[in-house]
Amino acid sequence: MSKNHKDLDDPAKISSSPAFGWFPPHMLRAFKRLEKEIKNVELVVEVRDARLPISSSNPDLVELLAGRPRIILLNKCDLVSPEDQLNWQDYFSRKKINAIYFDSQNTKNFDPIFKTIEKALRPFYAKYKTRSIRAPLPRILIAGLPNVGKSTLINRLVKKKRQQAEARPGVTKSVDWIMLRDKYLLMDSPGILLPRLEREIDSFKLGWISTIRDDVIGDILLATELISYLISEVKLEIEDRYHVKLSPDIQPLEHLEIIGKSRGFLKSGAEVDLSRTAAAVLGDYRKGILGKFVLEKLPR
Ligand SMILES: Nc1nc2c(ncn2[C@@H]2O[C@H](COP(=O)(O)OP(=O)(O)O)[C@@H](O)[C@H]2O)c(=O)[nH]1
Ligand SMILES: [Mg+2]
Repeated sequence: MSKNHKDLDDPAKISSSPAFGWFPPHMLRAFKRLEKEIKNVELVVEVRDARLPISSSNPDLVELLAGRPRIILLNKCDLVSPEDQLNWQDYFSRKKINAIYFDSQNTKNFDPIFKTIEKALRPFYAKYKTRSIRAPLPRILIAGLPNVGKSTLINRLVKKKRQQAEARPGVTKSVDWIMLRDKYLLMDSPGILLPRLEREIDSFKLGWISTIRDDVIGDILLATELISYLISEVKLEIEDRYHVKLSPDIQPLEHLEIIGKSRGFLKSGAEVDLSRTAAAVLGDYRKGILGKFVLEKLPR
């Protein structure tokens, strides 16, 4: 068992560890539940955020799968460039991993998902066919970190507003089965897979994509780190958006002040409202206004 599992068995350790301090008890219970429920399913659809194709997952899931088929659905593909999508698609197919890009908010064509599901379930159907027994409805579990879009995806798939979708991590709490196309049983697992936080930058990136709540890291820190990252990656978009000139040579917090001033986000006494500016910058990034790109490098 890897480190994350051991930590989960020891709540004291979790709450004292900065990386896991944001993990509420209902999520811990839900993780145990996931571990149990995975044993009863024929397929797992692992939803990830296309902006973090590797680190918006938990490597322990593979262990929990115990050989069950898995599809990776790289959701929110509207927030990465088509070029990035091609490169990463190529990476996953080289690794022989079933990965599909999706935009749960807008994509109307669900065929690629259902085709991939059918393909992954072939061994399951074949098992019953050889025994001449009618196969039961395959059970599919949707898993993934908080806020990657599991509920939104399920809502679209079943065309109902059944699941609560919200921009706050860990909103989904109940677990039940949903009939899909009279052919499958779907389960929305609560957002309880833990990200693995090996480096500080990983927690910032997971914060930028809202998998870790803003108040855990702090909105101002999250925004200044984002601005520094954007300056080195896509400087133009952020300068154009806020009509400012930014330089890697000035202090990160100063960037936020410059942007706040330019937006007119001032408190009484002409002091820049940093919190409000941070929220605006994070909001713009999350809408794709500050550039559409993957936040991690393709592994060699
Ligand atoms: N841009 C974009 N946002 C999405 C997409 N799918 C979901 N969202 C948003 O991401 C947030 C979290 O979605 P939710 O379904 O609650 O995530 P869950 O915690 O995994 O169930 C919500 O604000 C959704 O509107 C997508 O494909 N693209
Ligand atoms: Mg949910």
